[in-house]
Amino acid sequence: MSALPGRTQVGIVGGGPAGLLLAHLLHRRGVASVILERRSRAHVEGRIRAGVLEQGTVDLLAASGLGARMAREGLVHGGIEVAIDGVRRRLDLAALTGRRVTVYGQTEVTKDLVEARLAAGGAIVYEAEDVSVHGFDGERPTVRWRTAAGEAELACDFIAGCDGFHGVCRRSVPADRIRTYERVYPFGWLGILSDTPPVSDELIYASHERGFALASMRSPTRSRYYIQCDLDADLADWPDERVWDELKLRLGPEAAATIRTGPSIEKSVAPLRSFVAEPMRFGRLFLAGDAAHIVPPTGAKGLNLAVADVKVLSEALAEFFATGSEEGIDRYSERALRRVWRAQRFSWWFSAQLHRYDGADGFARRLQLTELDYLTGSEPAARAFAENYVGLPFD
Ligand code: FAS
Ligand code: PHB
Repeated sequence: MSALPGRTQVGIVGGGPAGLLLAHLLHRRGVASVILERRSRAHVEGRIRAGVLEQGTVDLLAASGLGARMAREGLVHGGIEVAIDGVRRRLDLAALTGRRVTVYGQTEVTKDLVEARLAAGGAIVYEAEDVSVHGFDGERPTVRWRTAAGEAELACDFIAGCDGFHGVCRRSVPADRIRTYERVYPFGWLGILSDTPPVSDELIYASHERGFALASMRSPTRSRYYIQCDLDADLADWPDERVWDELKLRLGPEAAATIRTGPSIEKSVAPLRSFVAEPMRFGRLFLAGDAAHIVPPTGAKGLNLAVADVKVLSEALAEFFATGSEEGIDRYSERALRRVWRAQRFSWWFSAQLHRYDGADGFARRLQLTELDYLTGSEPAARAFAENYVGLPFD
């Protein structure tokens, strides 16, 4: 990477999927940017997170030159299964919508984005410490940070806060200019990765009286499973054998009879939350991705929402630099939030049907079973679900 410029058009805080894709899309429109990332490249590329890409995400990545490895290694799925107290029913997403999803891990998307960024000679500053943002209410915002080489400052025309839920950008907005909406779920997801063949060719979302489970994958030889667990679950209480036993109970007898168990190569507990910050623009600072919103991973929307945000934001910024028009940047927040809230609704609804809620009585469980029975037994209900799961069209 050549010496860092003292100024750029867009300063991007955060080198996860949102920041990397925004930089890539801006570069393709001739807009310069610099990415400031707090962690190391290895840490960012190694984080095990999302697994399912919507059709729109796949099409956008492919159209921007990032589709080759995804086409080779991604697993295209035309349906998912729902296991209702062990009875499995399939939702034919392709027949219902004409669209599909692709299983291609966020780690792989991130690696492809980093490779493209570096191949284009784009700047990513890793291990940038104490990043701070300044002057975004004026015309000359700046980003400051520190590395082993010392203090640094970057003058920008705009700043994109792509620094995730715990980032600095949203927190830099005065409290009286931002509204937040939140639901914290009283449980978490315990996820494991194992080098075992997936139990099914497609994802299985399980609603069981013992709790939620999800059978996913990363490749024909690498499985990704989740079970609902207590928010304060201690991994020491969850040896592999107990995880496999719980998966067999919750996924049902057919899966229990065929699941291939093996040692976990990753095991972690993630909290679930629904969160939205409004608006997503503050003068010359824009928020995108998890910096602005979080969805429970039930609907596989988190990464895909980040992609949708930066698609809109990159178009708006490119329009400004090309024509001086501020129409796109003025509409960014409203356009992004409309899609965010639709994904929030879908993720909240699906989470409500699949998880075991402490204190829920028999009536509540019967309602969950009825919702899932209606979902898998009514074509209009299945079509409404499917258009959300494969991804609503970009507006
Ligand atoms: P990210 O959090 O990925 O990236 C933000 C980046 O900013 C990080 O690299 C961080 O190091 C950096 N950063 C933070 N503070 C900074 C600072 N002050 N200065 C500089 N850099 C800073 N989504 C799904 O669709 N399916 C899933 O199964 C799923 N599982 C998840 C599990 C976990 C544990 C988490 C946390 C999220 C999960 N998600 C899932 C959602 C996830 O995939 C996000 O939607 C996706 O990473 C969003 O990308 P970004 O907005 O780039 O945020
Ligand atoms: C995953 O494979 O990590 C995954 C898939 C679907 C989800 C959540 C996570 O809804």
